[in-house]
Amino acid sequence: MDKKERELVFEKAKAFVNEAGQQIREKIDHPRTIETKSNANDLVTEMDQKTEEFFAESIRDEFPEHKLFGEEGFGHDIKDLNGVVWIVDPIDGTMNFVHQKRNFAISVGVYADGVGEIGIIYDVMQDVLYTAVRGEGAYKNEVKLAELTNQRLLVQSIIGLNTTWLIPENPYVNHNKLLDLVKKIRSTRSYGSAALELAYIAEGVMDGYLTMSLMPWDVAAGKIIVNEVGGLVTTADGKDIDMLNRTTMLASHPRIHSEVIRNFVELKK
Ligand code: 2AM
Ligand code: CA
Ligand code: CA
Ligand code: CA
Repeated sequence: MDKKERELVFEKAKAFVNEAGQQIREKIDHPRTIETKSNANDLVTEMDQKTEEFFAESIRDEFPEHKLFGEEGFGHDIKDLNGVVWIVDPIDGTMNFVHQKRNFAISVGVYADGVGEIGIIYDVMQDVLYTAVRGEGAYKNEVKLAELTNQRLLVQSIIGLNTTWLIPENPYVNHNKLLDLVKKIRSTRSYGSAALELAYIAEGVMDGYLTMSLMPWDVAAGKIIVNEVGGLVTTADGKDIDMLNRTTMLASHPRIHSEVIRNFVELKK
């Protein structure tokens, strides 16, 4: 994707996100149809679906050759990242959307032949837009975010961590090592939107985020934004993220990334 095309797609993507966000805000107090997906706590609403449908139609109208990879199934059956693929989570943090009517985001990552070109995370209710275009840095509402240099030591760090991963029976990770991490660091947070947690790392208000189960649309935009300020986004054991399948993730500023993996993450087989 050349610079001119990147700029055009970026402008259109921002316009789609703003329009979708406005629709959600206008209907935030309307009655919800809430269904469950894989389990009783895995929620989806008509607004998740309508928003993704809006992206599907908008992308098809403006860029018929582009593909959509989205959570709610309005996109294409994506088997590879050839060409231009929009990786979209229409509402990241659906449980927050339903229960709190805040703390959820629209997440849009645009990949060209597997390379992350554009990342947009929109905190809909706060009206805060995080963006990045590859090679041009990251922004919060038009203000450029600082590079992540000279960041905090691990003992001074706030790490995003869901308490689920501390349950001994969890199938993914040695919980005792994570308890050691919790004891070592300054504190944990759990915001319930992976996209927002990644945006907060890029902003420098969180030092890391460790999780054992994400889908590509949870991380596609945030990875680009975090990378643009010099942060690292890998699997929980330090490998490249697979943007087609479920993944673990450790995102952080560079100072603590390898230390967390080396000393505190032991994945179960
Ligand atoms: P969602 O709201 O779009 O479903 C909550 O901790 C975070 O994890 C949210 O970003 C949420 O996205 C995501 N999430 C929820 N259920 C998930 C699942 N079964 N697998 C992976 N990610 C999930
Ligand atoms: Ca979901
Ligand atoms: Ca999500
Ligand atoms: Ca979602």
